[in-house]
Amino acid sequence: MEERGCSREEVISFLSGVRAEDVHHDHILSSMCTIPHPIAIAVQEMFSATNLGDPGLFPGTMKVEDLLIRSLGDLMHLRSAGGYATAGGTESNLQAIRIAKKQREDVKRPNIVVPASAHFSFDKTCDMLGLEMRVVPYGRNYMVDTERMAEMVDANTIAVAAVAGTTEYGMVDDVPTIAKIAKEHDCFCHVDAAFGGLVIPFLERPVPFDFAVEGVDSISLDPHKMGLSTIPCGCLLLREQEMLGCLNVDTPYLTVKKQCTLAGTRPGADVAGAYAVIRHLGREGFRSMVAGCMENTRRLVAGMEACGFSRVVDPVMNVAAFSAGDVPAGWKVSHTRDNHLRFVLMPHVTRDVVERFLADVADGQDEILKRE
Ligand code: 0PR
Repeated sequence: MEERGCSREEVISFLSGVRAEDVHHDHILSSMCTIPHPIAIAVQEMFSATNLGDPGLFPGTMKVEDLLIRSLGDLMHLRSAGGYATAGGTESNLQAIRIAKKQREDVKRPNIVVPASAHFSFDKTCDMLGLEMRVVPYGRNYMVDTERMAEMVDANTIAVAAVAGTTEYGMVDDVPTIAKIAKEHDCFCHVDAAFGGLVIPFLERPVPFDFAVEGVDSISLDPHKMGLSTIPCGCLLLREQEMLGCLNVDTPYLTVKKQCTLAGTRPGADVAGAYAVIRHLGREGFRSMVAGCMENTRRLVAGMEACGFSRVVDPVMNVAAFSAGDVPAGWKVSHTRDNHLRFVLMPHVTRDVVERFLADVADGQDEILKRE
């Protein structure tokens, strides 16, 4: 840190220079985050000094968090759902499994049973909580094999997880069957819908994955992904608000005397941004955004197949995967653990971006043919 500060212009100029080194969103084809909606950006500034960790000082902001949880609970078919705004899917998954563990303190060597598609936040969770993680292989279509799952659950299983919108392939596990398995073994059922929670309800043919499915205890759902909010807004939703009580610690000198959240100081800015987007767009706005992303996904699949790539799954949501191959320089795509090319068609991946990418792929193919 320098002794003397420098002018605002100098600081801003330095920062805009380094910001320009970041990859521009119009070349990012593999992120689950996107450019926030302008209303989220506006609200971010308004709430920049708020701290949800001391809600007695910010009762207004706390009201916004409650409204966000209530709106998302309603979307998940349970108006009375509880929960709180987390710093994303990792915290939501960790906190859900902490609750599951607290409910089964009688189990001495606890394990959780998760699909092969489970996000790496479950590895972190098991490491932190001292749990064995049992990974169930894929069945058909990169969805978890529920028969194998049933076999892998035993008396030491404290929770089973399903993924609704898998990170790599955008598939939705068979949540009703998984919830039934959990029920039969009297263990907790968590659904990781960090990505899919704001996509599946707006598809033409939504599949069951939320609290409408009997036995689902908790859901991770991230507004900072398809909710167009600013990072790091996530939400942990619970069938019953009281479930959070087991995570409480005493906070004697705060304006509230107990706290169940992982972080102490928590931003209100991204939470207000998330609520603003939901309120502003409504279901209608989300439906039309998701329809656009799905149309672009279908166009990408058709275009890639025309260039000789073959799809690995029929996309259920706005994630597409193809047999491995090169993509033209400059474009950011990612690879799955099985080395498939993976694309996430977020709202910033517009039709125009898709067409430019496909044109570059076609040009690249011409080059390869010429060389041959
Ligand atoms: N659950 C699922 C299904 C996820 O896809 C993710 C993240 C998480 C949980 C964890 O969420 P947080 O990262 O909010 O804690 N999925 C993305 C991924 O790993 C996150 C991401 C987003 C990574 C943008 C890179 C990126 O550029 O791919």
